[in-house]
Amino acid sequence: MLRSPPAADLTALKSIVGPAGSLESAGDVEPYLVDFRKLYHGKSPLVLLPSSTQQVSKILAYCNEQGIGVVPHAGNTSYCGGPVPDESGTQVVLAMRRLNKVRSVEPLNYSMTVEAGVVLAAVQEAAERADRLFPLSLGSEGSCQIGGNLSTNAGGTAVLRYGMARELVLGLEVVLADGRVLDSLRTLRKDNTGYDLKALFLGSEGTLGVITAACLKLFPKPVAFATAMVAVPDVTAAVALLASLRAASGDRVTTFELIPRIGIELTTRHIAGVTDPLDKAYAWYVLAELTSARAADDLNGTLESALAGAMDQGQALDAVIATSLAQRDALWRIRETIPEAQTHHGASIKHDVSVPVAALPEFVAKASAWVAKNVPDARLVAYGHVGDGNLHFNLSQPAGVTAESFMARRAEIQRAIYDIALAMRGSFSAEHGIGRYKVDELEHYRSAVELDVMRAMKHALDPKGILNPGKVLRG
Ligand code: 2HG
Ligand code: ZN
Repeated sequence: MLRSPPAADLTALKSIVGPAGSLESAGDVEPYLVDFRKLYHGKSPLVLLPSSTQQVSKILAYCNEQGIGVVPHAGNTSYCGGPVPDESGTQVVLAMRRLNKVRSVEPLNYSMTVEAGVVLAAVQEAAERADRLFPLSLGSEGSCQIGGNLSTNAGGTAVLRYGMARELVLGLEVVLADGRVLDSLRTLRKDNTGYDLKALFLGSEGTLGVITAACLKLFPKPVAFATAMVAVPDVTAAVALLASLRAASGDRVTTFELIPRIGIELTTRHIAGVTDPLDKAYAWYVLAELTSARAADDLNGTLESALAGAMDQGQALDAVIATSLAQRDALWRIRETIPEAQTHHGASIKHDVSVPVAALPEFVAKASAWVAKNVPDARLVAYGHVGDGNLHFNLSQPAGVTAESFMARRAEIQRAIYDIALAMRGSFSAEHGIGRYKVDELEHYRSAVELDVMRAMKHALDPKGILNPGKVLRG
């Protein structure tokens, strides 16, 4: 049974991290209590800011002993409320931002070792200084932290080529609930020695242990790029275009993002500097990017001839290929600002679903038909990572309807859309995780056997339930 920490506990915890290592005043604690989407507003008497793995170890050992809940907190960019405490006021926040050293970069080994609180953009920059690429790339990379990316198994816009965060890790350092440090900080490509322990913590959202450092995989730095915004007739054509572009480019497609017409309208209307990339309006667009580490690769030529072939076959209707860095940035900006632009349409019921790539057209057809019949006034904003079979099938609040009455239908609408994806052996959470927001969905959609195994893992690693209580699994 977890309990509220009395003053003596708070004093003991503060003494572990020293004078600069904690926040207590209401104003200082407040930013740690509200999640990025403002879905939750929790309470906590104390935010701890450890600056070493040893301090994290002492904090967890103490909280485990005393039965105090601990909420790991990174850049607070989660879509599912994972990094904020609940409303009970009994949980302390463990913010990782002072654990922010790049411990080493090993260009010959194509690896680097970083602490959990390093901001993703700083990880990318450190790799780049060594002429290497760390490929994880997300809209929030300027503020999210690598520990959060790994514990939530973040995705982003280069998954098609390089995989999700989980696939970019060679080794981890993790503090267990009882304070013991599990040191698997190895940069080995081959280490076939029984259970893959690091896999347990990647995507477990701080419920099985706290990641304090990681060995990451690096890649050759791309030096050639070709970026296009392509108008396509429908989602079927987008999927076919991806398949032919992969073959034509020798699998150099790094990004392949679907954008509906409303995505262009929203961004050109609400985001300063965004302009319509093509002269005419089309129903669907794809932002496609090829990259290569070989300067001599003529990617623009490859893209141009592949698109010409696609137009002959009716897979593409029109296209613009970026001819400068500024034009490339402008095309990317359209895709990256859709989530922000969508907020100007009021509340959004989001569905971060995935299905097999080839099944995307069927999913979009079925789910759109359900929306047209059951929520006819909602504005559908379906976009995302086609190359990964992952769509953000979002519904914006209808004009003339309050956010409250629209959101009151959230459970019913989400169940219907998730059912369509699941019937195609898809997922109800492709890249945003579970957090607190999707605990019910996990219980509903995962089998009794899967849930049993998850609960057994939780019980084995955190028997007192102190780690991020109520996230992923019900507390
Ligand atoms: C993206 O792909 C993010 O831009 C956000 O995952 C998706 O806001 C969303 O629904
Ligand atoms: Zn996304």
